[in-house]
Amino acid sequence: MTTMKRKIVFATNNAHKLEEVAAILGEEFEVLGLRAIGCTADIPETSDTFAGNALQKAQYVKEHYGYDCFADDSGLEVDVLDGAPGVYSARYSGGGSEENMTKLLHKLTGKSERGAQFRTVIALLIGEETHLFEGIVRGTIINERCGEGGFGYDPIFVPEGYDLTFAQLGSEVKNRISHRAKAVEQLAKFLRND
Ligand code: ITT
Repeated sequence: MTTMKRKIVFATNNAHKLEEVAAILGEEFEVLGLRAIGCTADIPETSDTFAGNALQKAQYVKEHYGYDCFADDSGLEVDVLDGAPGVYSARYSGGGSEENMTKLLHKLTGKSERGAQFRTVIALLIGEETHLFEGIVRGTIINERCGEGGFGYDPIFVPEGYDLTFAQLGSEVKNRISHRAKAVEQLAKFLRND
């Protein structure tokens, strides 16, 4: 007997995020990204909070395409930089991930306080309801890039309790302990009980 997978739209253009979330949600769900629903728009993210931007992305898809959906807004918050780059993580340097890491490492040169956290907020729009789920993972920013896996700031972030970066730990470990894993687990629990 074949069981129907439950389809859910994830309002993201980031293929890495899509892959991580599909792996964490598991076999039960078919996760469709923006490309899969024919949306090529660069959805505005104009809020200064993760929740505000996540809601903005999910609401855009609901309004323009009519699907129940969820969106994640996420970023790296560095203690000694008062939470920067935060919601600006993707656009921190004006370039890509390499330039973002270079800028961050430059800002932290000579600083011994290296505490940081990744944060994800997921906004789910389902029927008439809106739900928010949050996940945080604490860690430290090291002095130079290590590892090839993951994306974004993964090569310079060592999660608490580990000696390797997210880029070295690989997707199996990352998808168990990350900020996104924690938020997606709450989302999955909610969807399974829905
Ligand atoms: P969408 O808005 O289309 O989902 P995006 O990449 O623009 O994709 P965000 O606006 O949420 O996503 O920006 C998140 C940025 O924060 C992302 O581009 C990375 O630079 C960083 N980031 C978020 N999660 C991360 C993770 O798990 N590992 C490394 N960097 C991460």
